[in-house]
Amino acid sequence: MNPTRRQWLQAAAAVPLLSACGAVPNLSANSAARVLSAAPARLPVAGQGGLDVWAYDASVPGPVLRFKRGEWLDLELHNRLPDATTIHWHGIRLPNAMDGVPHLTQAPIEPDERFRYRFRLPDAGTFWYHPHLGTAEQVERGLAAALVVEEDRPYPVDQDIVWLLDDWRLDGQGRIAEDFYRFHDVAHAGRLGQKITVNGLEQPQQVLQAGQRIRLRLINASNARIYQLALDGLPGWLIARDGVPAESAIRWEGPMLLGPGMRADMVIDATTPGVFELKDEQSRANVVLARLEVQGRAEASPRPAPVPPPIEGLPPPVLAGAFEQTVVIGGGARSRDGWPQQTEAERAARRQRREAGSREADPVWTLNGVAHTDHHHHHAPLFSVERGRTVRLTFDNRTAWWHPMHLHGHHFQVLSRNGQPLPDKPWRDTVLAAPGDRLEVAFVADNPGRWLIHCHVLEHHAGGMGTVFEVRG
Ligand SMILES: [Cu+2]
Repeated sequence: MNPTRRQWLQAAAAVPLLSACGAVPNLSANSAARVLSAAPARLPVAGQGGLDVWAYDASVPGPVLRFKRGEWLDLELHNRLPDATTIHWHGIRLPNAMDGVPHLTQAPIEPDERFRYRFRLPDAGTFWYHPHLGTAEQVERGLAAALVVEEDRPYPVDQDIVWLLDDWRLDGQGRIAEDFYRFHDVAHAGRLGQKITVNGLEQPQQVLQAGQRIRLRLINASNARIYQLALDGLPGWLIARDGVPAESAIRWEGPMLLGPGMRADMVIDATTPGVFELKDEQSRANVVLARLEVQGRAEASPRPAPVPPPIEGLPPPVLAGAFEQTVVIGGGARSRDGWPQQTEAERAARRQRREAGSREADPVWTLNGVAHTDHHHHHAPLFSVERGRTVRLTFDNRTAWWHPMHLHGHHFQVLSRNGQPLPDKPWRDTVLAAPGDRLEVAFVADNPGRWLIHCHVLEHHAGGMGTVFEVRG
């Protein structure tokens, strides 16, 4: 072995792996990145003794990557999957070339290839990472994990807990059902599974001590499931949405909607000894997702509401003279305006290609009348603006379905819903449009490149609900 290679290996061995509580090593441009593998694995997931999954570092969900704001993420993905992949860093305002959209921002990472992701983390908050190629299949097989960026000053809680929510569709033999991109799923609510997990587990139980205050980072990594989350019996507050802090803490009262791709940071006070259930009230059965077990004998006295971390670095939109664009969401089952029609022969040909392994969905959804089911670089951007311009987008959902609309590379403020201004103008990177909703959002287009706007119901995106916008400069 030549000295250079030996030195490299020694250097690589000396770089500590990022564990859930690890700090990022201070790496120079030449030092080795942390290697993350994506590979098939058999793991105890979703109540199955051994489920055949695709996993980051042989773990479902993948490892929690934890950094401080302003640190660099430096990670080399080693693709050991049988299929090409990429990583999208959901919610991170990063350089375009690191965004992980195949063909648009990078070439697909082929089997046995490596790709180095390296970028600074400008915002504190709860984010996540997942593939953006064959997404509906790869995420469903288990490729998803949390990316936590901590504030400059540690947030004052006793425990910081990540709960990544996912659902699994299993077949009769208890394996992941292989019916990806099924026409019915694509045209309706997306792929819903019959088992819901938190961090890959069915109904895990987290132990707290009475008197503790926790931060609970909820991430919806499901392909399509929208949760309606409730936790009865303990005082809780929402302090951040999609990673961005709220202006002031909002009391968690009644069910809270969390669509695919979305995150909610909650603060919960363990005031009362006992066992408390996180439930999904969307499901008729009030499914218990997880439990908090508060240990101790005595009731703790109530604390004042928490103060969310400061919002730092996000440019406020300037609405006067903003560039305005309407995005009409159309198509899908039960659509009033119809949907892109295919002949029976075209549908049959697509079905055959799918059975032969293609990742194609039927074109049943449109944005401004166009269904984009193939690679986004084939299409002209929906709009193009100079860097620094404020963009005012209106999502006009003319379908009978819910759509979590996600913007890459930027956070936006939600201005209004159906003509009603939202007084707190929440910051988000994914906004949930109910059937018939008209949602107005605004953001400063300050990140150059070509970026995606798409529905985060992964089957809807595959079925045409995605387009590109361009920031020049
Ligand atoms: Cu959708």
